[in-house]
Amino acid sequence: MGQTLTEKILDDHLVEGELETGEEIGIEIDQVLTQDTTGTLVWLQFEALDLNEVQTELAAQYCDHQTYQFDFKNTDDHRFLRSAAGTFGAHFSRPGNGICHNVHKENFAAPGKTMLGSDSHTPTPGGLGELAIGAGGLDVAVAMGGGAYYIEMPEVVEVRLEGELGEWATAKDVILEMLRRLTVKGGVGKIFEYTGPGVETLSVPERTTITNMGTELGATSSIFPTGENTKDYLERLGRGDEYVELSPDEDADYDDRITIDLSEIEPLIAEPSMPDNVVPVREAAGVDVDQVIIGSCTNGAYEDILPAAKMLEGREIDKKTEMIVAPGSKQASEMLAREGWTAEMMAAGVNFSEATCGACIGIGHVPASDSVSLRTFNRNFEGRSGIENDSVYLCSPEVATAAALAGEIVDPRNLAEELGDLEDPGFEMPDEYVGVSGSDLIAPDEAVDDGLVKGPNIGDVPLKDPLDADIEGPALLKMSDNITTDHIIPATQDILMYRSNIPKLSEFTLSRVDESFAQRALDSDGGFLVAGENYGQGSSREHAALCPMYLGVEGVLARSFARIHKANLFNFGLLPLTVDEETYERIEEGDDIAIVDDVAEAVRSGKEEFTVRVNDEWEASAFLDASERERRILADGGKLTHVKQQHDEGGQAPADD
Ligand code: MIC
Ligand code: SF4
Repeated sequence: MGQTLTEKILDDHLVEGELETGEEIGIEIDQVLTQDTTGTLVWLQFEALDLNEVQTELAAQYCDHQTYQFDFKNTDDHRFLRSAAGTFGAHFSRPGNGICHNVHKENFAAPGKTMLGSDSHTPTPGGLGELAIGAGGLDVAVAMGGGAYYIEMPEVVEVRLEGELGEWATAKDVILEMLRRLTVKGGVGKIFEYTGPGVETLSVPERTTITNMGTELGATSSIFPTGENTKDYLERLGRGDEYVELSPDEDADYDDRITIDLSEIEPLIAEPSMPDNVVPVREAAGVDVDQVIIGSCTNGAYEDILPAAKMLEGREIDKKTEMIVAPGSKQASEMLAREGWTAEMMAAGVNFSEATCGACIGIGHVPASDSVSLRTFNRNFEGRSGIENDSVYLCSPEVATAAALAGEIVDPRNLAEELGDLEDPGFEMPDEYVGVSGSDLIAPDEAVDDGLVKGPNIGDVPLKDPLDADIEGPALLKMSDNITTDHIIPATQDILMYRSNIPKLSEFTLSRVDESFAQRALDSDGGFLVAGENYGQGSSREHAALCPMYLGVEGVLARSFARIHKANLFNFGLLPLTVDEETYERIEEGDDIAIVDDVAEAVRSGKEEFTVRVNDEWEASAFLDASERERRILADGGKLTHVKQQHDEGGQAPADD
């Protein structure tokens, strides 16, 4: 039986295990990506593990999320990151140079490589045949130190693309269609591999929009084969020599298959406040729009902004609508400016932002109360824009620009008919990507700092004690399905500046669900979180496990977990147990929960079924789905303690088995 493309790349990098679905495998990582809001912990943990030099082929530290530096704490973080990258041997991308996924795609992403990144949208370069996976910062630190990355071998699902996109339909609509069909948990434990004749009708930037937002499906990664388009794209970037031809075997055996006929895709939109709340734009038409933003790692590239610029040429946006363009990289900004498009858009009423994540996580351009914002981003979780009860829609640049022109949601096909002279701008790449300012990417051998620079906001990473035999405590909070990491540790400006100061950051834990949570958790001697399906979806931020741990939470009882968050719970020594629907329904906030078994012993010995006793009145089963390696990490009190312990016992850091 032939191999899928995913299997081929994994096979090339396999250091442990077999490529059997559901089995744990260890893979070698070629490239590592970190960004400013997860990177500080990555390097602090790298240091705490006594690692002193990057071992992967390439590591890159980007400063992209909070580049406005509203507070000295952000600037201190950036200064620390520059010094850490220089000290340990990573490339450093200066604040304002662009969003990690965009800048990485332009400069380093390469077919056939593996990458681990401390950001959930790390799979973006799957669009040019790189197998890239998002993970918590500690896993990234270990991989950067030369350790393998361990993962349950995902199911590989073939997404067969047929036909060709019609007028006004875009790559964004393809991934929105996937979300419409599969929902935000439809990709958990899966890698989506795109195949079929439709693939070659999509350019690499279009493919990366799809692989980027595959994250919203909960997928481990998404990947495209390479071909003439990949070669062509790399050549335009000036990196043609990095091209490698990659495709699945003709008789590759997939776990499942989905077929999408591109010619049937129409302009789609995700309504508030979940990326899978997808409907055809025509069904949402007529809603007044207050704000439109083009940008983010999904649709902030040069090729995403150009169609908007063409649509706006010689026109003006509606008087009641504000439109902002936040390019994904400084290179995109510079090219658009040099070609005159920036001036064209400004004349139409657009405001330009620096190249940053910014508004995507509520930093700047926070919508007004009771207003509607249309964004080309990937997430519209409630409150993420910086205001509670927000009304954020997700769509393509074309749909967003049509709304800015009309002042309301409109199917661009209808607007084109109404205006008479508005044409589908299509998709165009520059002949050559030029204008990367060399000084914005600092190579390891150009390091500018003399050792680590730690401002007063940079703290230590707290450690947890090994798992106890007895674990009991109250159900501190009961939550519904699809709780995101934005609920657990929001990323908005007021909170983001404490990412390297865990005691302070912990005060905000779950504040969006219950303001009293952090204090209640601290006052209680231990306790549990109770949640529905897909707990911890969204970001890779390990703070969403570390902060509850710091507050004394010992475990989470959930219907199911999102992949990265579950790995983060193991990494920080929190017990992730699944319960059935009936048990979930029956447990109430405040109930006393005790795990009847000797927990430390049960975890170490491989026990899967645990008994939880509630209020000393009734009992139910809870399940631990963990590999042997995860069990050892959990029992030792988390990965940092575990790896340090092994090191002290004479093992080779950063091995973690
Ligand atoms: C996000 O889109 O939620 C973020 C902010 O990029 C996060 C990373 C973080 O929390 O710092 C992600 O996607 O992993
Ligand atoms: Fe930045 Fe938004 Fe992309 Fe996260 S999803 S990396 S915040 S642009």
